[in-house]
Amino acid sequence: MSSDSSKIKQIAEIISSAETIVIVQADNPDMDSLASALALESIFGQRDKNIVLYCGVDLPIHLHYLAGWSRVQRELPKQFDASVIVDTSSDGLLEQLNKNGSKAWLAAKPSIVLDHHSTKSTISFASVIYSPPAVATGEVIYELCQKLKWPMSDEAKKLIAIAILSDSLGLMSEATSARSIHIIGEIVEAGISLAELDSARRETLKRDPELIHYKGRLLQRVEFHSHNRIATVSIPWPEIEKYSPWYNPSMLVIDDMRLAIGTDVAVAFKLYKDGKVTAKIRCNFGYPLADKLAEHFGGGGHSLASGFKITDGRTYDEIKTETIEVAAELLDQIEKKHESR
Ligand SMILES: [Mn+2]
Repeated sequence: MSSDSSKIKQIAEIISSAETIVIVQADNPDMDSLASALALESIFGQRDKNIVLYCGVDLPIHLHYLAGWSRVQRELPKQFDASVIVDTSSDGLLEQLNKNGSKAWLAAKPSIVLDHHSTKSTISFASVIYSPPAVATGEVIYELCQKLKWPMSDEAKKLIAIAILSDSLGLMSEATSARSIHIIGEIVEAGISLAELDSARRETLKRDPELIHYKGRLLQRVEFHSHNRIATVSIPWPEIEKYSPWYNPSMLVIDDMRLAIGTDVAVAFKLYKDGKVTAKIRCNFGYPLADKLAEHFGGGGHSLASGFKITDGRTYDEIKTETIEVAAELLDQIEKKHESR
């Protein structure tokens, strides 16, 4: 495995010899991935590169407040010299590229992965996988610019701040380091107003009135298992189809599900038309089992936030039962550790 400094050198070389660079977001775009992609567009643009922004799925509407979202296209360009994949190390999250056969195009050119997820990368075609511990891909990009002395515009700094503040839940998440906070400090020192950014962020919390009612219905369907330690909810296809363009239904309720007394793990299942089942997992602080639970099903992520996807035809009931069993076992292990302290 190459050291960080040799990876950074490799990244600099790939970027400097490329004229057209495609920046790829995975099939689960979020504020960090979009803000990171747009920051790179600005940073590379200053270095006279042609930038194409790609994401295999439509960006959810709550991301549209970032000016620039509309430049993200669903097709890879015919010609480019290198790619940068942001905010994922999971090949499974680049499924759309597989579907239209264009993953080979990426693999044929130098490809850089910039990420911050601890899960081991499964993107086998990448030339460089740079995924140091950080709260957001935005943080990784900021540090990279410092190390390579790449200048950043005010716009890029704003986008980096948005990425960090989003993934760190306002600098309150477990993965937030002193360095994450310092970076925000440096960006403020450079004249960026957090109040201005925050008022834009708050806009993203606004929901269509119909979604407020739907959220209520979802919350009524939440089930508690294993002495209330585990909360689950399922979202059937018609609801996915109807509400996803506005907001990811899982994200409407998954944080509220963990507010019940005694509940430390929340799992939101989505049941697709073709039989695919996906699960989004969130754990409370002190119960870091999300990665292990997801890995049991071939998924991945962080210790407090992860997900998995099942496409082998197992029924939702089987998957749910197994999820609850494995989560309960992992909780038992953690509780034993807590007791022995
Ligand atoms: Mn991220």
